[in-house]
Amino acid sequence: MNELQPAIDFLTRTDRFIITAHETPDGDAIGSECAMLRALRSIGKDALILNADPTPAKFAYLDADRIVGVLVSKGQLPDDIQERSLLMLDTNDVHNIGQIATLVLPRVREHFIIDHHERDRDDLLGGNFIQKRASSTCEILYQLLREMNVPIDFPIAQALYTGIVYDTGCFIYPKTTALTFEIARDLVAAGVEPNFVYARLYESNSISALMLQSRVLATLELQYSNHVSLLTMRREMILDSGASYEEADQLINIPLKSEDVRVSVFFKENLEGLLRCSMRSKGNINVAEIAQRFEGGGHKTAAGFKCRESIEATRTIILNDLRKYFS
Ligand SMILES: [Mn+2]
Repeated sequence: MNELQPAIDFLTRTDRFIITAHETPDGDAIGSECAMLRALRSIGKDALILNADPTPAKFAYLDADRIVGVLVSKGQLPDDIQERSLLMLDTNDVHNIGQIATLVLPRVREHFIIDHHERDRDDLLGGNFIQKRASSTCEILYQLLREMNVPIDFPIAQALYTGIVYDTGCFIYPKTTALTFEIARDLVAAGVEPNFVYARLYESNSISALMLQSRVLATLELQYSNHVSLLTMRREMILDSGASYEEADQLINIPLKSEDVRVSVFFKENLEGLLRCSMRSKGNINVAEIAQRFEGGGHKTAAGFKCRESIEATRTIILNDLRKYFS
């Protein structure tokens, strides 16, 4: 049996969809949603996108037709919600889809997950297709669309390419394979301009984002002979710089540019005062394991969680967990 069959069966037997992805959507979340919506509509299905959070401005080029909806209140739910199925993309955790979990999930007829993240819980209800080796959800979607003979037009190609570029850090992260490049090659052949996508994703920051970066980098702390870096973003830094919370999402990668730094830990407080911790690592250090003990998740080299305790308390536990790698 084709490995993709459970996902193909779900997409084939379902006629009406609500598509969603994780909170604070990234390039792979928005890219996979936009590609899937267009693909489903092109084969005569009824589909709409509802997210927990707004689309960051840098991905606006994928949503020129305003197809990505943000769910603010119950009043926005479609009348036929009970006949719709929820398709969750780029996350396998119902705790990571915000108000979609309380407003949409209990009302739909079924839900299905297509994702590439590590799975740490067995509380998945409904069907799912989780391919952990995939570089991105968009890489999985490309294969699905090909298998289903759905034509990949320019907007679909650009959305898929964006997700792949975003989640592979421009084709350099560990899950980047020959298949990733083959898919990227096909998408470029379909009209995608790599330099345009690069410029949108990596050369379109605001000056406020630059100011925020300088403040966050000023909090740099190095531990374990410079192998572990810790950064902190406080709510005031966002307010003072005039930047948005999402504009900090790449800062975690900066310490890893130093050869000595093997783990980058980033504490991020949002405007509501909620604290998240993101972690990235190089080599063999498994940060997903650490995130899971805080009820978070992710990949071996990129993971995160919502902090329930103070930065100080959380920091102590993380550093203790990392000790085994550096002693
Ligand atoms: Mn992803």
